[in-house]
Amino acid sequence: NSSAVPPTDDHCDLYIESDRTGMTVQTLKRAFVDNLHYIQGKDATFATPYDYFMALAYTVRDRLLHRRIKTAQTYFEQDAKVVYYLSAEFLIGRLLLNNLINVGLYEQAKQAMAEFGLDLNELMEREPEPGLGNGGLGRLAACFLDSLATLEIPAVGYGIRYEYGIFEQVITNGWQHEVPDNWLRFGNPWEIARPDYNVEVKFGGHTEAYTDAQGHYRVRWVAGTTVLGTPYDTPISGYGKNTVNTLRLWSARAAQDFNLQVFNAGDYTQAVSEKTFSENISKVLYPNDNTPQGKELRLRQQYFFVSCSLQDIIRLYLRKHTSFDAFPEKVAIQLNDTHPAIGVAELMRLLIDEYQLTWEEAWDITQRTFAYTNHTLLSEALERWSIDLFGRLLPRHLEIIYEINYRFLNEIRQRYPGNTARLARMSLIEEGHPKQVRMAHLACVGSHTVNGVAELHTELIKQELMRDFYEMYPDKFQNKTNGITPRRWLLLSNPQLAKLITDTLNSDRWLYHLEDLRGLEPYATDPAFHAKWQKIKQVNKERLADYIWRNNQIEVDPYSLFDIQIKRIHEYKRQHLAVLHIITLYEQIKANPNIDIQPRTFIFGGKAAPGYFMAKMMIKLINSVAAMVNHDSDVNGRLKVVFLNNYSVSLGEIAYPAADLSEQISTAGKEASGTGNMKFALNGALTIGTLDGANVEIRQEVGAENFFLFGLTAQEVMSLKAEGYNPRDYYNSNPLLKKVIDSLISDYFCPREPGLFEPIVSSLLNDDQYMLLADYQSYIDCHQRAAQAFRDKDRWTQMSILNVARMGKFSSDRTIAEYCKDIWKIEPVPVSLDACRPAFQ
Ligand code: B1N
Repeated sequence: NSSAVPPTDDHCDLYIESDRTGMTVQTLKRAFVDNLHYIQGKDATFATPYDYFMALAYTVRDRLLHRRIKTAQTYFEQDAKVVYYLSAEFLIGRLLLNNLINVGLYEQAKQAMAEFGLDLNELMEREPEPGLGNGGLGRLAACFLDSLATLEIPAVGYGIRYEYGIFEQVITNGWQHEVPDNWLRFGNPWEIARPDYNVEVKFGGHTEAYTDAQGHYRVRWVAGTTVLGTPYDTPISGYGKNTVNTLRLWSARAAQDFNLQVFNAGDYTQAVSEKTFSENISKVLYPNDNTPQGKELRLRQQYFFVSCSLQDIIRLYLRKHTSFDAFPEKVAIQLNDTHPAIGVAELMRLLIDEYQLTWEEAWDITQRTFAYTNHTLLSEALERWSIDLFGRLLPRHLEIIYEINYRFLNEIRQRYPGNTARLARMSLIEEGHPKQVRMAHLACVGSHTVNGVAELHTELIKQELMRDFYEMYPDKFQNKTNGITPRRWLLLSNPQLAKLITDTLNSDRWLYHLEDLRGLEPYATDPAFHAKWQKIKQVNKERLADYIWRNNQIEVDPYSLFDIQIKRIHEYKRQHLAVLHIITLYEQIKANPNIDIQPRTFIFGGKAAPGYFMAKMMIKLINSVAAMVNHDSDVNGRLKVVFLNNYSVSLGEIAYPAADLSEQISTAGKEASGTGNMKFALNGALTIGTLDGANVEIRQEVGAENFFLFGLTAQEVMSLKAEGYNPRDYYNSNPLLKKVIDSLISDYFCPREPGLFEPIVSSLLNDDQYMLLADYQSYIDCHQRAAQAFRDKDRWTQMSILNVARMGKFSSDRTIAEYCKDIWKIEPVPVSLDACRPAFQ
């Protein structure tokens, strides 16, 4: 095709122009002006700060794309193994600063903007935050993308391009209200649509058996409707590396703009409504954390993005291969929880129905390709889909799941003859009313590896949640303790502390090898170092105090102990236990206004799922107690309570560096890992926590003497529950606790709304599923010790330094390196920018 040949003999002349790849202040300035004019269509006369943000973002994007193209070329040429991370959520946070830092452009960009009289910080504030996740699970996926690129691992993140991310939380009269998050309203400079890679996804209809030309029995799925998936790619840069990977998010489009048949029949609105129905699939993120919503649209979302992704993966694989024999050697697919678990049945369908493999061949490939990460032990959080809904939406997949189950149950019968109870427990189908598909069982059976996200969590998977599976396949189960990226959660969010660390260690190697932080240990008792350390914490606290003043109009004392709990609001996370503590302190002051008490600021932040009544009550409770405590003259400013509305990644970037004390107080055995706990400790906060999730390992690393431990262990929680737990025993035998609960019963904190907190009180006294009352006294005593320790500045600073110095294990680089070695069997593929490669050849 001669028209594809560029009109020049010297193809190297088509090399990319330097204004789009150059790294100097001068080229950045030229590119910035160019983008402002020819992409935003503005000049300085009319440009807004948002236009400036866009112009700079495009300037950075050009440099990312240059690296992205080289990265893709390198992977393709080497036919490299690729890991595909399938996740319904990616909570990536703002990208401008992250990308500037990762490609090494921060200083130049700051100067370039300054030379135009612009403030880079102000531009960065204009970037809308992509809230495409609920909490820890989505943020973990984002930290993993950062580490994968930094470790030079060929990787793609696959998910959904939600038009509306997690709702914006507004607090009125102490209650949460939800406002839609129309984050794409002004456009998204980072993403590139790739309609040329559109794929079709089928729904509904029925299946038909037929015999093919070779006389083989086959099944055909005759769909009811078809939807198009359009991929949108966001470049993911690695820190200090040329690697730029891709986050590929799928957007749903109607297969035809209008159904012509219906249209011609004159039913215009019917035709339009079908289009709207298809496009609803990627409309909105379900705002539930740790409790699934069994809605049809949610299952549609899951199948939609999984089918798009698997078709895309196969297309990419077949560019270099003519059979599926090498598929598991070239492709690793990670299921981030059960949300993409339908992928097991979908890969089977594609291999058998579309590519004519036998069941045995397809099953072997499937099992060698998938691995599954479990993120929760809460039984209400385990996904199950009714057979009825499943069969209506995905009739072919239900048949495949029945066949997988038939073969699986036979295997169990052979291993454990006559054990029908075990068959019922392990079956992929739960024989209840209604009958349901157990997605965790499907994910486990279809994967070569199942992992938990912290040591304790993995043990509980093996001994409790999936005990039968562990007995049958002990080698399938592994632990991969979560981690966080030190680039966003220290370098980007706490630049002063990062600089002190680099100056002290005389190296920035710690940014790739976080264990290097150990080199700070000798400074834990150095008075000069203490002074610098304290100064930085103080500045960070003042920054948060300023934010609180601007957003909440509450004046907080930046020298008080900043005690912070930011995370989703959930009963198992026990924000209301922290409230019981605050009320306890408040009552101490009321009883003795002259008491010598450590001044404290209690800061909360987090969203409640819109349909989670108790979580919304907990937010109201925090705000009601805040209103009383903050304005009581007896308290005289010694206690302040703040609820930060609309907690997000960006707000976390301000809060973590400002914390003295990190609250990690879930009922033992309930929090799979937690990752906020790591962000706090990495920024020099001490932890008050239970032996739950990753707290156990954090305490192990930093040393018991540098961690404030309280509460029952997971074993004790289970034993107490088995014995018969009666919360009223604690209420009746502990006068302090009784007084606190009675203050809620008496409507002291809600004088104008009598009975308001009755649901919380009755849940605590009658059931107390999360055992707040059992842990109450231990928690109060522990806080007393923490406050005492805080008063000894040197001791506290020493503990803070040792916490940071010993956080090396919790880098997501370590986590990802373990996944690569133990699960994905994948090696780094470095990318070079030097190799001269013409634009066409
Ligand atoms: O995943 C995080 C862990 O650190 C947390 O402990 C854990 O609670 C969190 C359904 C979830 N588990 N399950 C979810 C999210 C959304 C949804 O629709 C479940 N999130 C977690 C990372 O491992």
